[in-house]
Amino acid sequence: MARLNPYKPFTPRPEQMALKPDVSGNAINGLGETAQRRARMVYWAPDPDTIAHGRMQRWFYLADPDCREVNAARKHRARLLEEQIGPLAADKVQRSPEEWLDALRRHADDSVPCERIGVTTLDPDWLYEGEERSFANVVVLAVHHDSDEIALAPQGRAGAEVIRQYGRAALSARRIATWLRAQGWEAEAVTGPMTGPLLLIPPAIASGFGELGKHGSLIDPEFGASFRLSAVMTDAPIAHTPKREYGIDDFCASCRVCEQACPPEAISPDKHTVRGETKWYVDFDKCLPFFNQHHGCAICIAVCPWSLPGVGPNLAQKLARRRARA
Ligand code: B12
Repeated sequence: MARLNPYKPFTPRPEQMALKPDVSGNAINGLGETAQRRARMVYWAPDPDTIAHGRMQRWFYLADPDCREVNAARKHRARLLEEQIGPLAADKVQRSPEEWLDALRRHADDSVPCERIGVTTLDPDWLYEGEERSFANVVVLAVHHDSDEIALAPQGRAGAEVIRQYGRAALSARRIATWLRAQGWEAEAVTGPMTGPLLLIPPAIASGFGELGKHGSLIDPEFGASFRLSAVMTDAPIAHTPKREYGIDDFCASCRVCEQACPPEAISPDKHTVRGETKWYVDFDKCLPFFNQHHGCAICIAVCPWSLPGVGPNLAQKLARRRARA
C-alpha cells in the first residue's frame, strides 16, 4: 500500500549526523528561556566557522552537488547580484513621511521586482546579538514564490525556486538602497540567504504583512507563507504601514496540515516560550537534517492552506466575518 507521506519516516544520513555539534540549536535559539534577549545567529552564517552548526552548513552544499535546477538557479542569482548598491549623494532630499511612502511605492512599481512593501520603526531588539545599527526605520520587502514550483517541495525544483526568489529579494533591497542613497539618505540592504544583522519576520509582522504561522514562517493572507523577505534599514523618514491581524493565529491552532506533512516532525501542535516570547516554534534540531538533505525542504510553506493559489484572500474574509459575528 502506498504511504501517505513518502518522506516519512525520515532517517538522516550518518555522514551528516557525524557533523552535529554537542550544543542543541534550540538552546542557541533560547527555547524555554523566559527572559527576553536578542537572537544569536544559529545558521546561514557568512563564515560557517563562527557557528556551532557550521560543519552542517557546509554539508548542505555537498548533499546533492549535481542538482541541475539548483545549480542553474545559483548562476541566475549570481548574475542578478552583479548589480551593486549606488553611492550616497551629498544632499538629502526632503519630503513629508507620506510623500516618502508614495515615492517609494512609485519607485517600486517602476523598477523593483518585489510584490509587497512595508515600513516600520527599527526595533534594536530585532538585531542579532553583537550587531548595532542606529537606523530609524526598516523597509521590508516580500517576493512571491511560483506556486507550481514550490508545490514540488522537497525536490530540487522547489529549492531552485527558493534560490531564484532569494535573488529577486536581494535585488529589490539593493535597488531601494540605491534609490535612497541617491537622495542623500543612508541605507543598508539586508538580504539572504545568509542571516545578516537583522531578523526579518518581526519587522514584517510590525509593518503589516501578516502573522506568524504554526510552521514558523509568516503568513500573509495574499501569498500564504510562500514568499521570501528582504529589508533595507534607513534613516529616511518614510511613513509607517500599520500592523494587521487576520485571525491566522487562531486558524493555525486548529489546523494540523504542516504538522502532519513535516517529515522530521519538527512542527509542534503547541506554542513555546522562546527568549521571553510565547509563539509557534519549529524544532531546529529536527528540522535541519531533513532541510539539509532535501534542497532546503519548504514542505511546510508549500502545504500551508494559506499558500494554495486563490485560497488566502477567501480564508481571510471568512475569518473577518467570523470575528465580526463574535
Ligand atoms: C536561520 C534560518 C533558518 C534555519 C533555522 C530556523 C529556526 N527556526 O531556527 C533553517 C535552515 C532550519 C531554516 C528553515 C526554514 N526557513 Co529560514 N531563515 C533563517 C534566517 C536566515 C534566520 C532566522 C533565525 O535566526 N532563526 C533562529 C531563531 C531566531 O528562531 P526563532 O526564535 O524561532 O524565531 C523565528 C520566528 O519565530 C521569527 N521570530 C523571531 N523573533 C520573533 C518574535 C516574535 C514576537 C515573533 C511573532 C516571531 C519571531 O523569526 C525566526 C525565523 O526563523 C531567516 C532570515 C532572517 N534573517 O530572519 C530565514 C527565514 C526565517 N526562513 C524562511 C523560510 C521560508 C524557511 C523554510 C520554509 C525553508 C525554505 N526552503 O523556504 C524553513 C522553515 C523552518 C522554520 N520555520 O524554522 C523565510 C521566512 C519567510 C516567511 N514567509 O516567513 C526567512 C525570513 C528567509 C527569507 N529571507 O525569506 N531557516
